[in-house]
Amino acid sequence: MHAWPASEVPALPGQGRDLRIHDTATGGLITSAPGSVARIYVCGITPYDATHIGHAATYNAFDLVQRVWLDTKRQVHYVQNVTDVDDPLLERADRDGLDWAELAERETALFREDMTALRMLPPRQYIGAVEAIPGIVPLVERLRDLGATYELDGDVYFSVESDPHFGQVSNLDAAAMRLLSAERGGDPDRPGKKNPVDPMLWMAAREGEPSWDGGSLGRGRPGWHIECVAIALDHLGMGFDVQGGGSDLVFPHHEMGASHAQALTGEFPMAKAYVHAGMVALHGEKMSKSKGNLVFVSQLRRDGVDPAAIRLALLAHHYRADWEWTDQVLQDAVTRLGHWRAAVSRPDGPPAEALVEEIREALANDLDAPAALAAVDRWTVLQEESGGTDTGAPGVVSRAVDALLGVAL
Ligand code: 5CA
Ligand code: ZN
Repeated sequence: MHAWPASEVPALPGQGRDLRIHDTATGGLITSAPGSVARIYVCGITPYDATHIGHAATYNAFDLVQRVWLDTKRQVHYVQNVTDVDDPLLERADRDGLDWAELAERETALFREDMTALRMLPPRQYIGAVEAIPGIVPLVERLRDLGATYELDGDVYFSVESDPHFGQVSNLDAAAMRLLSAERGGDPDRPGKKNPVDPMLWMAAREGEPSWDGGSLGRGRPGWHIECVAIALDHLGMGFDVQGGGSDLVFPHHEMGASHAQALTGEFPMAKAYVHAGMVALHGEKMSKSKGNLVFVSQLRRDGVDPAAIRLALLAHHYRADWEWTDQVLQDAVTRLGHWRAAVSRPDGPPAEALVEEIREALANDLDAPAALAAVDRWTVLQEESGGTDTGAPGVVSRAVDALLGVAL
């Protein structure tokens, strides 16, 4: 699949800082991406509805990760998937009388437009589950040959016992895992399973559902977790720097993905850091396609909201926090954007070097975007109150806000 166009990232004066980021697996901060090429996999959308603010907030977090790395002159290898065949997509297509493939294509196209408008850096590889199937089948066959799978009525399951490190991403107990498995696409109550949370690797073809040639596995379609593993291993290999997504992916998705990859390769860990963004809520509940309490990026854009204001609204919250979208959140962002634009359009201002360092320091400290915004606010207030004579400063601020925060002023 093609991704979306990249917006330019201006180079900044001075030295970027190494990113310290929270790793779910160890529960602490780690200094990420020791090498000159940083490798990141971020789970993509299931395209049965438009991009909502919750999605945008999660992609914003991983966009910041990359901007901090780029500021240190590292190259970034970014891979993202599109879950363009899965139960929720097929159910929605069925409900609305649509062709599932057309629905996926339409919503993926809209996602690209939203990401472009929000100035999110595009992945180098943007891969659909369907196009990944030829790479998934041999991985499932290999897992089977390693004795890590079993079959129930033609469906191939992964046995979590086959990875000695299973459980080390989420650190949850068996009861919690079972609950989350039932909520998030698993089938813990299916009779015959070795462990209730064992996930499906390959689902045998069902009447009326799309299916593909699975070689020795028979016709069917891939499970959700192996999809991301196949794409990540194909393009990034083991031991990549960041596996990213929202906190609702910690279990089962990222736990199972890590175990698939570790069982396949015998190497540990799949990713050096598992990084998770908090959940955005609307009217007191997690924004989710299944509940329908959504604010769409595309709708806000149609309503005339500047994408830069949407981005500032996201940045006003720490990526790990759970937070609530309200009209006030957007209004505050619109106001802030107005102040910032007025400030950088003045011919001069207070020196900007210290501000650039403050933004860098805030983001390097586990992506503290709210602290970065506060630093820019202080510079604009100082300029309003006491002016300043540095003619280069507004340009430096504008470039720093663009390069590090993805906001075009
Ligand atoms: N296709 C899978 C990942 S392989 C999937 O979870 N798709 S999704 O469309 O449901 O979600 C896409 C990304 O948005 C995931 O990282 C998910 O964790 C994140 N996300 C979904 N809802 C919210 C929300 N309310 N707040 C923050 N992030 C969210
Ligand atoms: Zn994924």
